[in-house]
Amino acid sequence: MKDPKKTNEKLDQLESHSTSNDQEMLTTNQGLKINNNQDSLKAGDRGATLLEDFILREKITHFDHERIPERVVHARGSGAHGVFKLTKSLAEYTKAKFLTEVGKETPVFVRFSTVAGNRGSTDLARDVRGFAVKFYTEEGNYDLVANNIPVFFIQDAIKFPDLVHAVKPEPHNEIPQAQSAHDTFWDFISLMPESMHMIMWLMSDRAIPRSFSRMEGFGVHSFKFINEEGKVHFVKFHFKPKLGVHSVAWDEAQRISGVDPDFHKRDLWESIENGMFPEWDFGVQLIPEEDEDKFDFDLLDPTKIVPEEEVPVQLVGTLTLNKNPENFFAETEQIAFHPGHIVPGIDFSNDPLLQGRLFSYTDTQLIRLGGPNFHEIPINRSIKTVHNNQRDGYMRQQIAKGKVSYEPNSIGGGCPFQAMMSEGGFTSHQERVSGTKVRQRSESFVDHYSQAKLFYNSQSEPEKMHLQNALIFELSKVTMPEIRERMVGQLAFIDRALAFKVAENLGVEVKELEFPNQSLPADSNHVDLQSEEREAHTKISGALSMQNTIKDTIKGRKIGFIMANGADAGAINDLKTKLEAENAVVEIIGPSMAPVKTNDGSSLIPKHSLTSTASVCFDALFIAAGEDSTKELLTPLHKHRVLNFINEAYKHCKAIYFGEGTEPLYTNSNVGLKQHEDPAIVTWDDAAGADKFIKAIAEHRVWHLELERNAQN
Ligand code: HDE
Repeated sequence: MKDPKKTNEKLDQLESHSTSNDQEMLTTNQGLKINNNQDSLKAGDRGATLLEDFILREKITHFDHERIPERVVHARGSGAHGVFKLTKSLAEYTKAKFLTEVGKETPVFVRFSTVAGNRGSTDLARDVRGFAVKFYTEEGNYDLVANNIPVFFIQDAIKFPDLVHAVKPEPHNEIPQAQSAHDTFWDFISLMPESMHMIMWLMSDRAIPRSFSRMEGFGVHSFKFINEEGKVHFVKFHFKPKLGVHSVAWDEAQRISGVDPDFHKRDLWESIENGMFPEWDFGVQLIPEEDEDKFDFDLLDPTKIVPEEEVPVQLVGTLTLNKNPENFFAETEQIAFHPGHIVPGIDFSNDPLLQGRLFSYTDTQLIRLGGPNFHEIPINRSIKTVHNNQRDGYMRQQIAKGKVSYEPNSIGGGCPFQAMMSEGGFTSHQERVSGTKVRQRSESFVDHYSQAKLFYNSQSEPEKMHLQNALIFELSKVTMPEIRERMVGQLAFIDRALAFKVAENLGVEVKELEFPNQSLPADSNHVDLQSEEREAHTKISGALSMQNTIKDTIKGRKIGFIMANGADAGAINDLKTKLEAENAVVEIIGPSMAPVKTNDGSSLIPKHSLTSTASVCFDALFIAAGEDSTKELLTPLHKHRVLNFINEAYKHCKAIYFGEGTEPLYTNSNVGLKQHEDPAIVTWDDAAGADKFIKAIAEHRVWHLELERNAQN
């Protein structure tokens, strides 16, 4: 465990805006001390309240105005402060200072989010996750407003409102919340072949992460790096979690949504409070400008990845989240990201989705944060002092001195003056462009299926099965058969077996689709060619399967120790010490919240009871040794609950360790029915039990045994 780094330039700046009520008296907003905060001012103690009561009026008025509009997308979020440390210089490719000096530490604030649900929705929705990073660099704020999926649904920003309207709750009845499993979403998607690659990701378990700290981040678009000499490289940004990429099962996600809808938010908060700071490697894929046309897809098309087999990801830095916000609203809610916040050395590509985003983000803050001065809100302030001639507007904080607010001027000595490039003045990359003004999509954007196939074919068998089941779940909620049918027609272009399996479950047939499928005027220039016969250059990409990510750590894993009176203190302490030495988190689950008396007479205080939590909130279970403990757990009062706990963990392919004397629990549960070798079930007679348990937890799940384990349920 590390010590939280207490300060950096951004945190110091925030500190100057912070207040504490410790040892202070209650005051009004005018600083007047309040003597009675319990009663309003009345004409007699049973009389009407007086309009004169400025204390009541101030308090209620402020309360009435406490809410601001939630984000139109990405409304539900969780954030944290941290630091970005450069480990390898990118000076050859970019002049951005935070990417050139090895060892340099840049303060950051990161906000994770779901997209479709409202602020109060569950963390476990099947959805894309936002992964927005604000780097407070010495050259101004740089925002990398990323997602946990490297591609997007649409190729052009003009389709974004349509996409969001389709996925959000339906307008007539506001149903369903935070779900894509409904008519309007699949109606839209089935008519938008360009979304198929994204749909493969969204239906995979990537869309139900185990935690924010176990998901990747991707910049999605190609951006540009420009070095001191003006040489350009296209760049794709990646964050790779040090804990590997891991997800929960869909069945689990649904259960967690009920038991702990703040599961991801809580995990992030607790990891940081416990000093187990979430960490990511930061990586780049670099493509020289002259190689732009060397791929079988267009680098400007945001529905495509650059396979890592074709351009490896170079790891150049580490992102560490090490401090929770002091105040959710002030920091996580009021932070305003914008892909257009860039620094010298970084520039935009002509990706039409990115180009549209460059308009949207400032515009949305104007309504959400109420005016043009949102950059002055403490969390949004650059650590570099702002100097310009912009003035006034709602809620202006800065007191600009002097009488000059224009440029050029002589009265102010010409200040603030423009910076030369050598002084860090930003200039846009001077790209040569020419063309006819057209409302049209490039033909290089028409291949919609080959990378969807690449993704599907790169999945392990259990991952493919989960993806198929997700499609069946989602499309079964679609009430209109023609939409289901159109959708399986789309799937047939990706994988025929998948399409037939899904169709069979939906009660529809796989029919050949005829395109173009959009109701466009005959003279429209919109090209929507099909590309069934196309194949991606890379056929399988190992990087696309979560199965292939890091499996050598149990850091931050939550292990539930189930026990009752008489549990074996020695065995509990031994295992707890071993697990905690590996930075796992041990939490005691008792039959109730009453202290558990162990066999050496000591008491252990449970963090949970069998009724207050569920096995879906844990990565693994230890059924604590002790015959008396087992007996109590098998009494009619607790039996059903404890067996349910074990059976669910078993069904979800987790590691379970049965201690000495717990055989009756083993045999009474579904585990006792197993007829196969299972490396994640550890029993009392296993000499190297603890090591085996730790190895199984690091593996995350035995997904390959899912069918066998569920056969017993
Ligand atoms: Fe966003 N997006 N987006 N988006 N986006 C917003 O800005 C938008 C897109 C992303 O934690 C909004 O401040 C358009 C891709 C994240 O505060 C809004 C288009 C990617 C966040 C907006 C896209 C993203 C947002 C809503 C298509 C991945 C949350 C609130 C042209 C690279 C940031 C806000 C946070 C938020 C517009 C597509 C990521 C309305 C028009 C692609 C992580 O401005």
